[in-house]
Amino acid sequence: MSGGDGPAIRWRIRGATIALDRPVIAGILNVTPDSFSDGGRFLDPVAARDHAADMVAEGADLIDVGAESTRPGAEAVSAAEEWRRLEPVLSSVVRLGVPVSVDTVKGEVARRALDAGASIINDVSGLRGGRALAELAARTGAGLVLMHMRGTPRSMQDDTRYDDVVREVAAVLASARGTAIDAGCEPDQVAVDPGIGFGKSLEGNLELIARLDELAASGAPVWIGPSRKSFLGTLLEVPPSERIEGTIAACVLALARGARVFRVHDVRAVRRALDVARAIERAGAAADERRPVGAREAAGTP
Ligand code: HH2
Repeated sequence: MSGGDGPAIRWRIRGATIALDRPVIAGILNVTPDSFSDGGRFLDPVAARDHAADMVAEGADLIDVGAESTRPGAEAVSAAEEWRRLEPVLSSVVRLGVPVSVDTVKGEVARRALDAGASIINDVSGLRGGRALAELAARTGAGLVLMHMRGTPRSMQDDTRYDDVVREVAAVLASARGTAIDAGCEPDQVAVDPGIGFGKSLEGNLELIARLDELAASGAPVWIGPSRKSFLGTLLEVPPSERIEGTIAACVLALARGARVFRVHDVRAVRRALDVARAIERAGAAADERRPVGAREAAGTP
């Protein structure tokens, strides 16, 4: 979908098409020593596989595996170190039978992950490192997620001022998506993500969720990752382990504004919340359909 006529209805990934009529949950698997909420817990390949299996049992539709933390201030790791962490985990996660996305900005790591069975590239740099990841997605058919980030994880919170955060993020993502399509990707292969917490203030994060419909209007599948992030901690004054309710609130409102893929740690809770929210949306849409056309127009719905 690239038509600019509202939220996308499907997302093409390597070897499959994901229907977006039901919220899609991407369970987070961080194979890192230093991620902000679960660093060090899943470095052991067996613990990692078991956690991924638990997330699938709890309702994850795909697993997003990352081996380089992007928390504010995090140090970059080499491609060799990233692959050393990913390799023992990827094939066993692939065997769980759900699509696997690899959260990396490095072409070499993405290529190896796709060879090992991954079917999505999650690029938090939004192609700022060049077109290589888009060319790889075009060549392999892998789904591509382009996320907005200002600067690098080390520098991204240095300047979080924007004239209009939503317009700027949407423009940057539209340009990156155009680059991917120029590189040979199909429009319905390329998802976008506003990058909650990546170079944004508290107000910026909240406004991006509040006005997410402006991003979804592009017709690109919209990913969002508010899970346990610090804007929730700032609002509620609670540590990452106590941000489930805040995560759910952000996901439900993002769904209502057109987000379709939700990258989360707490799969069971978010799955249940989003399934209920979606059922309510459907009931509302069905009621609108039943109303005579004149009444719909009077109520302001076409
Ligand atoms: N957030 C994080 C990492 N990858 N990818 C996308 N598409 N969207 C996000 O919002 C996003 C992402 C950061 O969260 P996490 O993986 O939990 O922590 P860390 O970067 O410290 O490993």
